[in-house]
Amino acid sequence: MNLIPVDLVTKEHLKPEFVAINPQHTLPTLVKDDFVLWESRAIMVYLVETFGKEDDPLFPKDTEKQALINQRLQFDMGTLYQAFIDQYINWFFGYSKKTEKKEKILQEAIGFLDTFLKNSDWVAGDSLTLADISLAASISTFEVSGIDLNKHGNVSKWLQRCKDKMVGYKEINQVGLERFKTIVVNKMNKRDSQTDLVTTEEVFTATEVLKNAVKAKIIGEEFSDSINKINQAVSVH
Ligand SMILES: N[C@@H](CCC(=O)N[C@@H](CS)C(=O)NCC(=O)O)C(=O)O
Repeated sequence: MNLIPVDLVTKEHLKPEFVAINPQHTLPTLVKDDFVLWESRAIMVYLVETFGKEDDPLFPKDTEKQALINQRLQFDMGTLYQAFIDQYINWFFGYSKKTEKKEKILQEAIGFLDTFLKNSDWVAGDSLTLADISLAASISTFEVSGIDLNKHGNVSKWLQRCKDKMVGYKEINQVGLERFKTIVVNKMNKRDSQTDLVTTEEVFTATEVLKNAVKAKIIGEEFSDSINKINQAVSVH
């Protein structure tokens, strides 16, 4: 398998040649001859089912074991990581402010994971599965984003277990985390406080109001220049 880096910062994923492969322009995207697949969890299942061992412990043939892994994978995508997007990713990129309500939802979701780990070392039973790989990618991203995992004891112990035992954790996950930290988290830390954040939506609304006011001659043409300056200055991406 060839891992080909696609740089989100330089918007390589929006280039016509990449959009032609994956119109949703998301990473990761798998290409095997004429077959194209995206959505990381679907890719993982495909890889193990196609290239894994017979009855691979990462995604065993037993339908109940599989169902539990699928439940955890969907919990990761639809509940846990979504709560992180709502509270943190949208804040990092200036789309919306953090709120106590969104923090509570995120903490509750991490708490659910903590419960899944109450009686077992791994998230879907007694051995490491695809669910652990997916959830470790999410939780380690939370960790580098400054979310305190110590109040979720089972989760922090399990994350350490993943770091110690998961093949390729350092080479694959850690490298991506470092890059995420450099690009996003450090940029966000430069913001002194939440009140400094002007969201894209607020900028859009403000500049629309100003543009209309210029058009209606409520304010003078000289404001057009300020509108352009605001648009240029507030680079939230
Ligand atoms: N649920 C998807 C999420 C994919 C996703 O949004 N990836 C981000 C990078 S982490 C991306 O490609 N963003 C660029 C875009 O959506 O245009 C998965 O797990 O593969």
